[in-house]
Amino acid sequence: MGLSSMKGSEESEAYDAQIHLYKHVYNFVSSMALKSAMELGIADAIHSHGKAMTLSELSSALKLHPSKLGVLHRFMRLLTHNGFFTKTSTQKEGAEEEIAYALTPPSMLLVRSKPTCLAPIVKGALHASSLDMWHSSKKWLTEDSKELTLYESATGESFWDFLNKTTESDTLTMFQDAMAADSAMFDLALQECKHVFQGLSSLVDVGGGTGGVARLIHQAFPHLKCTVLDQPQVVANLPSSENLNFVGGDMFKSIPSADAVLLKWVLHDWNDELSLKILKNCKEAIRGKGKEGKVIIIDIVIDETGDDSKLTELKLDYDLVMLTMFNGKEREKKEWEKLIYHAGFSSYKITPICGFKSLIELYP
Ligand code: SAH
Ligand code: HMK
Repeated sequence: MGLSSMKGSEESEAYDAQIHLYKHVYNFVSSMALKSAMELGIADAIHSHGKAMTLSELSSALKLHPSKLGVLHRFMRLLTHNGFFTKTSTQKEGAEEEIAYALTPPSMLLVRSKPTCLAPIVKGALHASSLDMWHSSKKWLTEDSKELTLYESATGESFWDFLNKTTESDTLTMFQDAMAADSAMFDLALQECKHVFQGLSSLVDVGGGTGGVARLIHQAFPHLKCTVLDQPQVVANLPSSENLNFVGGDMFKSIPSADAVLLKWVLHDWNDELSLKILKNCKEAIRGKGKEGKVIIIDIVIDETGDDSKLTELKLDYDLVMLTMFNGKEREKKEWEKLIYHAGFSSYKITPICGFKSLIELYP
């Protein structure tokens, strides 16, 4: 049947399908406009202005070329539609009414002077090094390379090797800044889940990066002895202090002993086989504490029936990011359970935190 012979509801179905497809084709424009807003510092400008800004105030604060006023207007129109700004109208004495742009909760997260700033995530996740590989996905899916990630197939090296090359130290810093930025959100979550850390006398944050999370835990529990284990080149220049110690090492080889082990945003970087290895080493690390020891995982749990569709989309997006960059994965409850029991733990408890992550406690 040709399109011309469709009637009524069939037509509107085809129109909806068309809109659906176009919408997904151009999803990247919204991502990139957000990146532009982050790079320009639009949220910072409005925040330091202290109140809503008109287009011309914004344009001069951002030092845009005067000829770009109309361009800025169109970027702001999309970003406002997407919930990053709101429009209010200002009336200056004797002047005509003018539209002014104010911050919203999502754009508050782009303000660099705030501890909860997520600008480094926008910068890192939308950097060319994370996007270019997607042009090679067909080659990757049709070639015989079971262990190669899309990133490796496209560039010839693993993402970890790319980050650790000295000439690419900018990207390593970018990655670490992104991880540290995400960790600041954890401060809010820590208020909700203080009980998880209560009563512990030592904790190792495995793959703890530059120590953002460990520092927050240390502040909340000054008597808790915190150790951050990460790759030697990551912790090399970080000063250890009384109860906050940095150790360079390899979580696949061994993990220092403690009452508890924390794994935040670590297991999603690895496939089941390697995650199992990490979990077994964690179990070994808490052995001295007997049944009282625990492993605390902070990661995504996919729950397509329980979560709303937008949240599931974010989690499934993350799954493909982990797959293509690291051969990692986001897991459903069933997959977590299998991994946890397989590693020899006897029970576990999942608590949703931080909006899209969960805290999973494992007991030996
Ligand atoms: N837990 C931190 C960082 C997560 S990113 C946070 O949530 O902010 C994953 C971390 O694992 C990186 O810092 C990376 O350097 C570290 N990592 C990768 N391979 C490792 C290994 N073999 N041993 C220890 N850490 C490793
Ligand atoms: C992909 O890698 C990870 C992220 C995102 C990502 C790995 C994680 C947690 C988050 O954040 O999209 O365990 C960044 C990403 C940050 C980056 C990056 C890629 O900086 C450079 O490349």
